[in-house]
Amino acid sequence: MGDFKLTTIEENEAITNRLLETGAKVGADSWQLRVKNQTPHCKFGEQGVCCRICSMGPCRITPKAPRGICGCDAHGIVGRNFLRFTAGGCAAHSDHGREIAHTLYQAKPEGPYKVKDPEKLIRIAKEWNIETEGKDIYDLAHEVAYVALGEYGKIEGYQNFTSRAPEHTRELWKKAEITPRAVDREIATAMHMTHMGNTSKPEALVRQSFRTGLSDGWGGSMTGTEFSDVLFGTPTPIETEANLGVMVAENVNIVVHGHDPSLSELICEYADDPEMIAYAKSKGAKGITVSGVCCTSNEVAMRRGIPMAGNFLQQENVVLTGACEAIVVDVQCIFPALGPLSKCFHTKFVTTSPICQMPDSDFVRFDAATAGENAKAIVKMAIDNFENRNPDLVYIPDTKQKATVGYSLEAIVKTLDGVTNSQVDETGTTKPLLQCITSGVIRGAVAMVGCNNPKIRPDYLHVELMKKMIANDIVIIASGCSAQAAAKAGLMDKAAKDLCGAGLKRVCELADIPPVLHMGSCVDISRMLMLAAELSKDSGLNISQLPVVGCAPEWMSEKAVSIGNYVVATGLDTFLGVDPYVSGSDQMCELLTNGVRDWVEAAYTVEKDLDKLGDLMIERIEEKRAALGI
Ligand code: XCC
Ligand code: SF4
Repeated sequence: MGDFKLTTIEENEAITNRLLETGAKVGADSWQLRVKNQTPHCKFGEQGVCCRICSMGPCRITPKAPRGICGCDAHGIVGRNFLRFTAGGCAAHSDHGREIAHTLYQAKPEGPYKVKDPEKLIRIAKEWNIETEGKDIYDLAHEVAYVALGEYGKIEGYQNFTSRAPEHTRELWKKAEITPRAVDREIATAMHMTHMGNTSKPEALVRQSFRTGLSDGWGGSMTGTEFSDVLFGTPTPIETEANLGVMVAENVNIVVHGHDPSLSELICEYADDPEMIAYAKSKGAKGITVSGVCCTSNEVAMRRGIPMAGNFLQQENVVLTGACEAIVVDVQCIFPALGPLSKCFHTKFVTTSPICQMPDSDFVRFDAATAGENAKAIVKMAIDNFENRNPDLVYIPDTKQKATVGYSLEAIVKTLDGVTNSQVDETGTTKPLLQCITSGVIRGAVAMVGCNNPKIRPDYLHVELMKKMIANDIVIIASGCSAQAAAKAGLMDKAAKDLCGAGLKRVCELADIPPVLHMGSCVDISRMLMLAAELSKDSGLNISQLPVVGCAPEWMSEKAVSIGNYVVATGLDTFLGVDPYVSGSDQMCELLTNGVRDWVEAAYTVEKDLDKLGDLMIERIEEKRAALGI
């Protein structure tokens, strides 16, 4: 095993506790303290039986009061809440995708935004029947971006990207009437259906939840992923590091946080600029370190190897190191707590998007036209702030792990090509991977995704489930904060192959990959959809027949519910470790965990117990194998 050792949950907790001591010294608040104030949570909210969509209420369902004032029962209220939750998530992901399409629309040969992957751009244009012959690549970029922006409000037809789904899947969607139309329309329909005095029938609410989710996965999120690749390059395997130890005490530390890579890409560029580095040196620093939190971090790690300081529940920790000159955020998953917290230190909390404005922050309004200047100003602001650091408060734990990241679908196909050299004629397909699966060398795959949630010991379920899966020869594809949990633990170090069963270990060695593959940010779960679609087409099997399942063990955001809906609706069984506020309606529970199987050949499983959750996933994968006779 050499020197390889995973970083344990206990070690990470010890680091957090040490940082909280610094916090206590400066009178800082923390999520750990706020959780105490919020516990126990409101039972009505937890069960999803509180309705406040009209001012006759709020109404809540109890055995004594089984209906709201309008007469809506628990099933209608839970269903409406579930759909609104989905709509919120779809809106966030999809609007992020729209921003990226908009950035592509403004791409210019002289920058700051350029076309880095023209091949992918041409591929999408052809897919969408846009003439490519003899066209200037920037003209084509604008044309394709324009069509992509139109996808959000298209008057008729369905999301263009749904044509990537296997035919059988599309047939199921058609029959269930859940093929996603315009993204904005699905969100508006969701809001309309859940207005007072509209739908209260659970089945209809779940159908629209799926259609809204699908407009995210096969619409907005896929737009975010594909056009980020066009603009910033399609990820290929790259070395990086993860955990708070990636911050460097002698350097100016800039932490990027959020989701949209447009800003962080430029911050990384300017932080690398010799002029800026010289400026940092003139201020007494040795250099500049950019690291990341949440999905912005995943984006720049996948493309540039920028280290990952941490995931969702570590965002306060980066400030608590006392060595963060600036935490620069774009959109989503940003704690408003960062404002007051940064005031306890010298840290500049820089908000940049009109979508995400917070008190106690410096707002540098960022847009594509002024992006270069904005990014430069932010880097300079961080450098100027270095001298304001209080050395007595600085503590950077030296814990970090190596990670190989950057496994886009393209990269996975290419990497696994080498595994079965008999398959030289199959270059560019998923057949080598399928062969590993059918032969049983790999039993299956789990898509591990989603957040941290204080209801669960941070990273515990992510890491323990991954360890269990790889020990059972199940390969992990990971994204979002789940991927970062893996990286921090060391599961993205190629040496982690030693924790695998013999089959998976052999594949890791032959292909030179870690057993947990980083597929990117949360919008990049669209990469997983594309992988599932390719596996289905290359094998001739339906997606639901593949020994592949999804899992979000520590999820917390509305986006995660939107994701869950599109993953299930695409035919992949999805396992959750946190209940999506539906326990107040047995009809909703029945539908989501069973009934929807009739429409999409997959369903949800909610299980809070670690061992049971892991066993259920393995069982499901083995069931699918048995059904195929492999
Ligand atoms: Fe946010 Fe994407 Fe969740 Fe992490 S995993 S806490 S949504 S950053 Ni998407
Ligand atoms: Fe109450 Fe019905 Fe109004 Fe909801 S819509 S708050 S259940 S009266």
